[in-house]
Amino acid sequence: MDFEALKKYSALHPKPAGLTLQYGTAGFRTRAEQLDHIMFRMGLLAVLRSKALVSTIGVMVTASHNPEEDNGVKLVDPLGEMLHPSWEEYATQLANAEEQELQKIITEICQRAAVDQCKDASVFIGRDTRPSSEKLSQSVIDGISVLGGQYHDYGLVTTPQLHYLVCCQNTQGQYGKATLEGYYEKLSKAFTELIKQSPSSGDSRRHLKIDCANGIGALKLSEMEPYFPKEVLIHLYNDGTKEKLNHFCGADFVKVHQKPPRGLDLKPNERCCSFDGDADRIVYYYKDETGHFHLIDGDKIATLISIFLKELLAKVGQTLKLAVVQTAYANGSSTRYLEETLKVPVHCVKTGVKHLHHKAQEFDVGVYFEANGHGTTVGDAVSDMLVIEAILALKGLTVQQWDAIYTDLPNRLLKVQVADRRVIDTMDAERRAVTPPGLQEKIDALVKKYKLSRAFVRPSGTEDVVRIYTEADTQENADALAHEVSLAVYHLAGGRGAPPQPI
Ligand code: G16
Repeated sequence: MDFEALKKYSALHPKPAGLTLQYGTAGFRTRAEQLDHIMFRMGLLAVLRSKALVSTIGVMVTASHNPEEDNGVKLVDPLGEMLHPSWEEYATQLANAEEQELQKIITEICQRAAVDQCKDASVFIGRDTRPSSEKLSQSVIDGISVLGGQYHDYGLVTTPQLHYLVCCQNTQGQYGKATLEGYYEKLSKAFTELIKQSPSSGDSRRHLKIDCANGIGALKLSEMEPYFPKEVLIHLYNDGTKEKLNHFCGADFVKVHQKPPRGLDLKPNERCCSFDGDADRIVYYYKDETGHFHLIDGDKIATLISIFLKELLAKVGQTLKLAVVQTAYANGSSTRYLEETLKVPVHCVKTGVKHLHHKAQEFDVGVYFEANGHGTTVGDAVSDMLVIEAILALKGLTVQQWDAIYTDLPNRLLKVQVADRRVIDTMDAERRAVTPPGLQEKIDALVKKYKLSRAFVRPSGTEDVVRIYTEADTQENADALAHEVSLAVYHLAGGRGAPPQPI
């Protein structure tokens, strides 16, 4: 390795003094102006990982659901999975090393992870539509180049497209062609085959309104449109030409606020969905005739897919083991329906699609979704949308009938700012807080005041906040419980700014 070049180039991507960043739920994520050195160093790490596995590695520049001003980086492993957790520690070490320590840290990683420095390295790069993404992806390229790695810059792609491209490359095309055209062809071919069998095929066109969060999803869906079968007509909203990314729109906004996005004209009983900023999440929704908004989140998507797969397995007489993986955010009604009515085992793991993915691999057929709409392979809003549309068509279900499978328990998601969110440590798949002292006891006491209630708190791994989730028999009670729990967090975990106000 040319450590002189490393010294020269790392000085061009200096680490801001005193800045320490942790590898979070899906990589590093913070304000874009703090990330130049992180991108350079993740370029270095991608080269080391590529040499260690003798495979192509992906680097995606995106902050997904976060505000447009943020940015971040997700690393993609050879089969299109998220970076293996055993390398997260190396990522954090590299990210936080002082410049003069970089050589030492790289040498240590090479020793500990048995990196053969003589091997070639290959990295695929992609980025979302944030104004800061292009420059940051150049910093990734600098990091790759300085360690002598080869790269292919795919430019603007969705995160799942980069995962797909990496997987195709490492399976020598067995998974598909490592081009965007290959991705569009593979997905539309599978969809066309499926929808052909639907009873309504040919009679009517399926209309779907899509809120693209003012992000990359709009660009890529437009590119894909010519490949769609004639049965489906998509209408794109929030395409990024007028408004800011994720601003009052997108899957996270719709899920958290339980209301339609700005910029989408929602007519009664129309089936609509929202993507997030890098198109790896999707949620559906509609408005009924009385104007009431109905959210169909990741839990209901997982339920629809499980019903379909279970019926399919029964039809072919297979006894394969089917299971659903969820997180603590899963609505209690969904878990109850899956376990008690559908009789499918459910497993709860920590937040982060990487955790769900690994659990799901333990079963013959593993369905996994986070309530926020992040699911399947590594989350792909486009393929999830197509599978949902196909299942609805095959089963002849309307969006209202899908929604009526079970009724969500009223719930509330809140965020609280604290001085250091790491003071909260959790256990039991994040359902109980171990620290700070007294917090869990307080939450337990609050939960007892309400019927059908549940609450938990956990530090976010993508935003500088503590997240609070509550459920109860009524929306008023879920909101009141959420407010009381947020006050407990504020007082016991070092709340910042003014105390939380009632909802
Ligand atoms: C990322 C992860 C998801 C996770 C979400 C929120 O999503 O990939 O698995 O649910 O962050 O995580 P947290 O609650 O720790 O902030 P995305 O779509 O933002 O990349």
